Amino acid sequence: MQTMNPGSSRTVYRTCPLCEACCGLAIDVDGDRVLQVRPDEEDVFSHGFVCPKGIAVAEIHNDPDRVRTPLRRTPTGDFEEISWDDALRITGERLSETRRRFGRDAVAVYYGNPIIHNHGALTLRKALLHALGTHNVFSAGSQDTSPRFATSYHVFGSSVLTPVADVDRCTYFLCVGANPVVSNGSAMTAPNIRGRLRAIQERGGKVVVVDPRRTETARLADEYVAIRPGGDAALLLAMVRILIDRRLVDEDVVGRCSVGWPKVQAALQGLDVRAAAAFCAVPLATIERLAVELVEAEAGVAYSRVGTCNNRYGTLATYATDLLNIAAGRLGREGGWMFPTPAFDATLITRLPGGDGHDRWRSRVRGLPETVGDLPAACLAEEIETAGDGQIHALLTFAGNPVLSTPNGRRLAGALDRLDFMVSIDLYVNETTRHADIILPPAWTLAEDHVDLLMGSFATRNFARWSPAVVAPGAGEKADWEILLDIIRRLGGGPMGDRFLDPVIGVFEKLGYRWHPTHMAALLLRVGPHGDRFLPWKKGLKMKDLREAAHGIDLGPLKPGLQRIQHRGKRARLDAAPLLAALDAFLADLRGYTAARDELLLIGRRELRTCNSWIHNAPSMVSGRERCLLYVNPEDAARAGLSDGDVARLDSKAHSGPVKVHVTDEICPGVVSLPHGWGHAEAAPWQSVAGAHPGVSANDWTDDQDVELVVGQSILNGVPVRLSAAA
Ligand SMILES: Nc1nc2c(c(=O)[nH]1)N[C@H]1C(S)=C(S)[C@@H](COP(=O)(O)OP(=O)(O)OC[C@H]3O[C@@H](n4cnc5c(=O)[nH]c(N)nc54)[C@H](O)[C@@H]3O)O[C@H]1N2
Ligand SMILES: Nc1nc2c(c(=O)[nH]1)N[C@H]1C(S)=C(S)[C@@H](COP(=O)(O)OP(=O)(O)OC[C@H]3O[C@@H](n4cnc5c(=O)[nH]c(N)nc54)[C@H](O)[C@@H]3O)O[C@H]1N2
Ligand code: SF4
Ligand SMILES: [Mo]
Repeated sequence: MQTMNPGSSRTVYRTCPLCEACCGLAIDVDGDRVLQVRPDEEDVFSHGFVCPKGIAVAEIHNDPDRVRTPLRRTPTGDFEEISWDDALRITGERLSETRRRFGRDAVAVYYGNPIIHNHGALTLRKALLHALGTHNVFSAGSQDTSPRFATSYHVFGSSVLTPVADVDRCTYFLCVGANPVVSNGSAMTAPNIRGRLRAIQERGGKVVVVDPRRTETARLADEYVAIRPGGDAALLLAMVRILIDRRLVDEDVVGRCSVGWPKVQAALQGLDVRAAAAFCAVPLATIERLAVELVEAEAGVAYSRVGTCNNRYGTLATYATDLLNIAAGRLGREGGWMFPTPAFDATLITRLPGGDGHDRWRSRVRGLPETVGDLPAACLAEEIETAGDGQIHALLTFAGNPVLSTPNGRRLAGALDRLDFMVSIDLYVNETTRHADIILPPAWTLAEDHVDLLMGSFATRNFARWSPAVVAPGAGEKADWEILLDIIRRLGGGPMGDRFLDPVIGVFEKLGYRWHPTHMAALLLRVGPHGDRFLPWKKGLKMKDLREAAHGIDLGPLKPGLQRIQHRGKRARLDAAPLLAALDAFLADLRGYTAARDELLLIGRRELRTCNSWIHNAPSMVSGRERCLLYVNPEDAARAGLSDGDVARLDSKAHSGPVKVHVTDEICPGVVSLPHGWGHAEAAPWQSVAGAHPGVSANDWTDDQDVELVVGQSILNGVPVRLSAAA
């Protein structure tokens, strides 16, 4: 794209890249200056909804603290600017050298959350991993969606085939362990969730929220149910058992949409619903009523997310969510648990490069399984620290901040300093990238075109959008994909990560062709569910159509049916061995469970003006009252001798440290809540605004050594802690 003339004011319409809601933004630009961001009132999907973060995209784009040129760490721990040529040369040499000396697994990769909105990095993922040949790949998934991915892989035949709650047509919405009014939804792409929940109520429906904290979503709901952290599997399985006992499961419907139900039914005979109720601290009468309400509603659906995934029974609770919807007859039904028909088929995007799967290999030290090709991040530090064959000696991080986002971040920070070489592709020097030898800064999203390849697969209404670049890249700036492709080539690879296709691309390149991720997106669109599949007689969506539709293309409401299921016979498989084993293990735990006295469990929290750990350097995101506070119930505060505003001492197995307390009855007794993504003191030299609002990192207290059974998910909710007045 050419540099725009100053004085050429215009508005560019674009998808917000900051969260899964995918709102349409209207960005006012003068020349190459981003002036302001507004909601796109005409957007076919978000209809003028945006949150404060979307507006802050301009601030992030213009942030003077962002890294604009490659940096090299000096012996004093500071950074100096170096040329792109030098930075990429050093990166290529050091990664190749590590691979040569110590073998392929010696170079690890950590992918952070923003990759999901980055079609350049997504389409090059296979190429990078193929060029490196490593099994040591880590991501935010084990703090987020891995339980969902593994469950979907087993039950629906693709890691990324996840039913979504048809919020726009349901009449009963059971929301477990999610706070979509603040998070704007996860595995549920639906801008303006507040409006959509109100609409359920306006059409006579009911919204129920199950959470250890009376959240912003709970306040809007018709009913709030408090739950003990980690209790979701118990609650949801008990609901299924109650439906079975009361003969409210239509066996014909279940039989038509799934296989394996008899095994589930048999296993659930071992569940004592009273014990389950005691375990999750929800009265049995409430559980019974919720189960009956869900099944008797005209269009009921149960939805669960991060709160249920990041705990000891995360995968089981996710599986139980599917079981409950299936038992209630809601799979693939209007207003129920439905499969989107996305423009870009995420199942294909995941399967073709060999991404789909669970437990195909395990981590070296602790033997934790991969999920969708990623190992649990909880074992990254030990894989760096433990000597032997396959030890990690070099690390590439892409768009991630694992020191703040993964359990026992302090241990990981120490481990990073033991690496022979670390390179980070990131916008900022932050708590993680400050350990890197080389930082390679991308031009960021507004200087690139953008296609969301994944989110359509989680959308509550089918849609497609292409976003043009808003400004030209600054002099010498490179896109993420250009940086990645340069590294891949230095490692001897090509953009396709394929030893037959890459030489073909090479021939075309000699003739003047330039590989671009949007060409891949265009291809994926044509072979996707709305594409022409290159059949001359078939009409279908092409990139040209997307380019011409500035406000997006509406592809209609979710279609009933099970045709998206990837298993043969288009039926869900309910009897996968790892899931039934998790159920058995839970039943054994339940039999041995006795309530602990004075239990205090730490959970997380998201707030409106956060995006995990990384937008706290935008002044509008940190203005106003202090937010990195530990929410404590008045009973627990009194027991510890604490008042609102006090600095307390919080102890866990991993860490002891001070934290400021907010006393509130919105949190259950026995539970304390601290938001993650804070703890910026170490980044203060490079992020002036975030550094002035440091807070503490919740993941200092979480434990890397205690993980969930099926996928090795980090236990970030339900961490045992003690609270006392600071000495
Ligand atoms: N403003 C803002 N929005 C965001 C983000 C952000 O950082 N800030 N991050 C984005 C990302 S990456 C994601 S994945 C999504 C996540 O979006 P959500 O899945 O909605 O996640 P949270 O908002 O963390 O809500 C999780 C809820 O679970 C509750 N909880 C904790 N433990 C338990 C438990 O054991 N059982 C139950 N039932 N509930 C529990 C918490 O109190 C919390 O209210 O949000 C996205 N949107
Ligand atoms: N205790 C606790 N911990 C949690 C959670 C929780 O609920 N509780 N939630 C977890 C969840 S759901 C998630 S998703 C993770 C997130 O954890 P991570 O993905 O590890 O970290 P983020 O905070 O999202 O940091 C993103 C990084 O990417 C950079 N970045 C942003 N955009 C781009 C881009 O376009 N290109 C490049 N190259 N870099 C970019 C930012 O500068 C930042 O450094 O946190 C997890 N950690
Ligand atoms: S809700 Fe998410 S996608 Fe929408 S404006 Fe806010 S951050 Fe962007
Ligand atoms: Mo996430």
